[in-house]
Amino acid sequence: MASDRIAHAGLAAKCRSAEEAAAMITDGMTVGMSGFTGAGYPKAVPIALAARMTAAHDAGDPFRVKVWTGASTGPELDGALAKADGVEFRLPYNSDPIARERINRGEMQYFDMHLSQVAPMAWQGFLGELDVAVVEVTGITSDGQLIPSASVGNNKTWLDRAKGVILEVNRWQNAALEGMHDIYYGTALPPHRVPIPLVRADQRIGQPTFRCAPDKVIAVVETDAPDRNAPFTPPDAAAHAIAGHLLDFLAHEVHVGRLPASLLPLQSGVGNIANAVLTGLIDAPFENMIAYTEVIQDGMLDLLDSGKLRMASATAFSLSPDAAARLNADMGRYHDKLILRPQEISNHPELIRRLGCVSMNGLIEADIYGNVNSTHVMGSRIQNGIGGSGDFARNAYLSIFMTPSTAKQGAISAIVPHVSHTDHINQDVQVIVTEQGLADLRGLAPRQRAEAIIAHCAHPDYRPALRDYFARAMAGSFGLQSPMLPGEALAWHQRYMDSGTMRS
Ligand code: 0RQ
Repeated sequence: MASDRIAHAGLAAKCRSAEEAAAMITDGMTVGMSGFTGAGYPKAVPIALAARMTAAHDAGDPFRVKVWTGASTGPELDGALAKADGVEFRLPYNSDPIARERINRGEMQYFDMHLSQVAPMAWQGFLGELDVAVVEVTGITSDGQLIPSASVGNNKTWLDRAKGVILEVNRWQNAALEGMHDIYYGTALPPHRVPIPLVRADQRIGQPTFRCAPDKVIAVVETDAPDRNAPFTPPDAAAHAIAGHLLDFLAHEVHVGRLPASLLPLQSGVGNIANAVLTGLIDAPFENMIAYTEVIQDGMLDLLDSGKLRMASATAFSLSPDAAARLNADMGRYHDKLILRPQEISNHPELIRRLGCVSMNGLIEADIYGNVNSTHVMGSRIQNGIGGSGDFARNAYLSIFMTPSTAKQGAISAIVPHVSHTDHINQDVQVIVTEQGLADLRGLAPRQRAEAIIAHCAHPDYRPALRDYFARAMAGSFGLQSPMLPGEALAWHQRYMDSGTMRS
């Protein structure tokens, strides 16, 4: 008998085992899965599918599928399918280590996209057909509406576009999530697009549930399985120093009248540095703050608890097990302070520009002119993906990137003569912060940017070599707008690959 989470009789009658549902997914299909960070992804069907893939592989008849998601997911999805070598193509963001290895070995095609563009491109038909959606929900109402789970991501679009829908109804998700979501159904394709009527981060413009025609649902699977996000490691000295520089800068911006005392809607990336900044905001002199961001991580919850943050709008939770337990134990208290939206809305360029977000993201490396690489180690090895960093960086009121000044115990400088891959061009990068200091690049021309970045952001061990390169580029460059020695620009990366260090 179906559980009380499935109040629609017709859909309750479609309950199947995960294995039966997975059998409906066949070779070469494109599958749109729910999931955004370790929240709200299906946990039973992908595992059953991976088991079938492994068995088929062992029987000499391997098969693979194309997988679309919201962003990264959990080990039961990306990890299991990658381990089974069952993914021929993946979009739009991945942080699973097994999938990462396969991508970097050339065994899986990976289309790393701006997260705001996935749903529109799916609608525009640019990505091809979607055969099946596998979407985790918290419950199904008596009239067949779907109560979303701990992430919204691209689920609305998958449910709309897929030929068949498999629902996982996860009892582990708190029933009190109902009402927290805001699903906007007003998007359209050009030439019929109209402005999205959101003018405040705390505004609701949609409905709390997904629509899905019940006859499109081909199976319903019941689960009781936790979301999985890795716990954060406590911020180290570099993270504290970066947070300190950044908070001083924000205070200065308030002081000179370029930011209001409550700041502007905050967007914060994930990771330990972002978390340290959010924690630092608890003791900073800003009140009544608001967040318009992509994910709600531990630091955001702490900030809400402190009373300094009024509310947060995002597309997903990205909470450590401890923080998830805290939220679940007291969901009612957070209910009116959190809104989860589709990622095309949480990351929408129109809305980020209108609201004037203060965007704070991590980077892998930046060059002396402030071009930023967020994705590729040594120019070719993908780490995660661009995620929402491009959506926010280009459109934010203030676009800030932060990183320790070195990686791999000092063997790599995060400030290099030339980035080995470009995700954010210097025009989209206004502030760079490392534990060494902060470079405010607003209004600076390239040679001025180089002086500021080398002086304030580079590690002292690498500063002389950067100054030497810049001086020689000034003397020998083809042009002096952005001085460069092409034969030498990536020599630091080559040295690291040859000798294990960028130090000469
Ligand atoms: O590798 O785990 O093997 O040691 O990169 O680096 O220092 O742990 O930092 O977790 O904040 O990640 C840019 C990857 C930073 C992240 C990036 C190695 C380093 C380590 C991770 P190991 P850290 P973080 C909205 C915003 C794109 C998406 C985004 C990211 C690993 O911030 O994915 O911004 N951003 N989304 O050792 C070689 C360098 C390196 C380096 C770091 N210069 N060279 N390796 N590493 N710098 C939120 C979402 O979209 C969800």
